[in-house]
This record gives sequence, structure tokens and C-alpha cells, in this order.
Amino acid sequence: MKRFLRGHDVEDVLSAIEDAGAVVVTEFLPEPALGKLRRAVQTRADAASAGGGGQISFWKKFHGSQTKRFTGIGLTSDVFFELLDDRYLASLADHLLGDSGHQYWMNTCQAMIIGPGEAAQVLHRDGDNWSNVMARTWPVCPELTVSMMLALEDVDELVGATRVIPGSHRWTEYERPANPAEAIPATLRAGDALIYSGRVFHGGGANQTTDRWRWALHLSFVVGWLTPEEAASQIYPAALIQNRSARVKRLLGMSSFNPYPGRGGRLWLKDFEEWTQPRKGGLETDS
Ligand SMILES: O=C(O)CCC(=O)C(=O)O
Repeated sequence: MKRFLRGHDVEDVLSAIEDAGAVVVTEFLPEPALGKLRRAVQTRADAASAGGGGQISFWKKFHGSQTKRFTGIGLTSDVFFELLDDRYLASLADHLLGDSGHQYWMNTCQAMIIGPGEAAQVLHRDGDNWSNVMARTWPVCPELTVSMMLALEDVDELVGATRVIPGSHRWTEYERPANPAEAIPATLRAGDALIYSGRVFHGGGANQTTDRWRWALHLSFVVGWLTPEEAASQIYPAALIQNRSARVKRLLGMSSFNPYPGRGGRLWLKDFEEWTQPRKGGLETDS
């Protein structure tokens, strides 16, 4: 997996993602934003329990019995909104999800804090959240989702760095099994980000320590014609969103989806009309 310093030419980063399915962008989030985000996540984490994932045993295991996960990151940290508006990340996502005419949602923003003793997560493709599309159209399906794993503290192999099978996004057979021996850990310094295709096999690593947690934040986007994992428009109160940029509103489901310049219907409408969450006391004007 290649590593590029944030700000490096986007074309090179995209071509590395095309080649390996994943890339590390170093120094993606500098201080003081990193520290602010880390502290907000820490406060939530202190009050959270490990485990979860609903009643179905696959998801409980996938979630991790020793792992703390929670969403709604923007409820306690404004850095969340800065990440949504981050121009460097946007330029990568715009390109990778371009088949939707550049309109996509936030899929989820989740703290993924792997605890001591956690087992390795099953290797999977994020695009399989929508496997009705991906499995049926592989290998030619468009990119449905793109994810970022941002290190809030240094992340090494022992603590559970995300493991990736480079090149697996280009496998011709959808059913080819993911062999853990082919996966390599994406070690990160605090503030670095692993950015990866929804088609590439990856999974959280085992936390082999007895006393260290893997502090990371996952942020992903999904094309606007599929349902995101996180019900952001139900989580964020209108008052917190109304003065944000048009992009943030769209990413959080506070405005309609139109497919232009791509093809398809206008979606997420009111009375068959496109809408956007109005600014307090006035109409939305920025675009
Ligand atoms: O925790 C990780 O490193 C990966 C988690 C992941 O891929 C997921 O839960 O979908």
C-alpha cells in the first residue's frame, strides 16, 4: 500500500487506490483538530460499553465483543463537520463515486475503538452492505462506497490496525475467498488516514495487547441512490445543521438527491420537488 503526504497530487493517490484498492494519506488531520476530535471521542467512549451489533450472531461478532462503536460524532465534535467538508477527501470521493454524478451521502461516521483481546474481524468488502448490487454486478459494478479510517492515536499491528488485501478489489471472481494470510496491516501515525475502496477486502485486526485500545474513526460515503448505514437525518437535529454548507446538508440527508449529470431519478423529494434544509429564517442559498 502506498503512502502519500496529504496534499500530494490527487491523481497519484487515485491511481494508487485503483492499483491496490487502498492508500495511506499521512498527516491527513493535523493538530489542533486531531486533539479536539480525540478528546470528544474519548468522552463518548468513556461512557460506552464494548460489544453490540444487535441480536444476530454474525453482526455481534462483526461488531466485536471487545470493541466500542458509536455514531453521531458531530453531536459532540465540530471537527466532524470539517471532515465532511474536507476538500482533499472530497476530491477523492468525488472521483471514486463519480458514477452518481458526484452526489453521495455520508454512509457513516463511527468511532471504532478495538479493545484488548479483541479477535480479528472477518475480512469483508464494505460494498457488500449493498450486496444485491455488488454481488450481482461484480466485477463491473461501479464503486458504491469509499471509506476512510482515521487514526486518533498511533495504530500498529498489535493494537488492531486494519488489514487489507491489496488488489482484491480487482479480483475477477466475486466468490474468491479472502485468505487472511494475504492481508497486510495498515499501520498509521495519529492523524494518518487509510482510504479504501468499497470493493477491497479488509477488516479490523486482532488487538493482541492487554492494555491498549485501537483509537480510530471511520468515515465513509455511499452513492446517493443507496441507503446509508447511519440514519444521519434522524440523528442530527435541524438546528445543528441549518447553517452548514450545502455539501454537509446533502451528505447528512438534509437535501434531495439529483443524479445530474448522471442518469436516474430525482430522489429524497418532498411533494415531488427537490428541497434543502433551510437556513434559520431564510432560504438555502449556497450551492
Ligand atoms: O476496524 C477496522 O479496522 C475495520 C472495521 C470495518 O471494516 C468495519 O467494521 O466495516
